Amino acid sequence: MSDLAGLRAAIVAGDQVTAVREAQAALGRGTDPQTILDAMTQALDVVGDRFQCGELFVPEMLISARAMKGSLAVLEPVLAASGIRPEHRAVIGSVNGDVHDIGKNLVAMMWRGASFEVIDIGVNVAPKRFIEAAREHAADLIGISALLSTTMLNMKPTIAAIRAAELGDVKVIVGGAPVTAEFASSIGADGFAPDAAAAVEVARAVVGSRRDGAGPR
Ligand code: B1M
Repeated sequence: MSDLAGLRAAIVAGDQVTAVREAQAALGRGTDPQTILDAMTQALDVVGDRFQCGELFVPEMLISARAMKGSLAVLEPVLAASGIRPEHRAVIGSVNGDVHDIGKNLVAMMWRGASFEVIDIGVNVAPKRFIEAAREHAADLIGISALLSTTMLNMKPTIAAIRAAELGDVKVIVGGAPVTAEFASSIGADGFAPDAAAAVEVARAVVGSRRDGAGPR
């Protein structure tokens, strides 16, 4: 892991140029993409801890996030490589009031890699927008992400609105650092995933596997 120390340090320092270079170098050395991703996430955990201690502030957190996003873009082609025709279509967004998007982007990437077609509708997404996007794209699945203990509460009315809109058999998966399986079930979600890799398993489990070549509904 010591060969990833430079990448971690660059993300903590918010040095996007170095972070991108380090990520490219690690891939070039043949380091497993998941190991690289873990190092990036650890770096953001350090940033989060320092923020919590008052050692750094929102602007620093923001530039670290930018460095993470830059280096994540290096991994994207590897993580999302599949070449298989999409079996399902998913809409994903961060819930109303929440602008964190790195975890959501990661889930979108992994879903694409698992042959889902993914429509990413961004951050701070109002319930109405989830519904419009799911209807417009005839989605099988809606993914909702929340990173704040305040905004996770907006998931419940979002799911209630989705159910009330009668979109057919659309499944809803929720996730994000403060979200738990118990919370997900209490707000009527069909699934919960603690991380992006698990989100693939959970998505497959809730929508089922269509091997009839029909593509998304
Ligand atoms: Co914010 N922030 N932030 N922040 N931020 C946290 C989340 C915090 C834990 C930091 C801390 O205090 N230690 C804290 C939340 C505390 C709480 O409520 N429990 C916090 C706070 C307080 C805030 C503000 C309120 C700060 C302020 O303004 N005073 C503010 C809120 C803004 C808002 O949303 N309204 C704020 C702002 C920001 C920035 C904009 C500066 C920036 C975000 C930039 C961006 O995303 N484009 C930022 C950042 C970078 C963080 C930390 C440091 C990193 C988040 C991250 O990207 N992690 C974070 C501390 C931390 O996480 N250690 C922190 C990496 C990412 C890969 O992990 O998103 O957890 P994560 O995703 C994981 C899983 O959760 C899961 O899979 C992902 C991959 O494995 N997952 C899903 C996520 N979504 C999923 C969906 C699924 C399934 C799984 O299904 C659909």
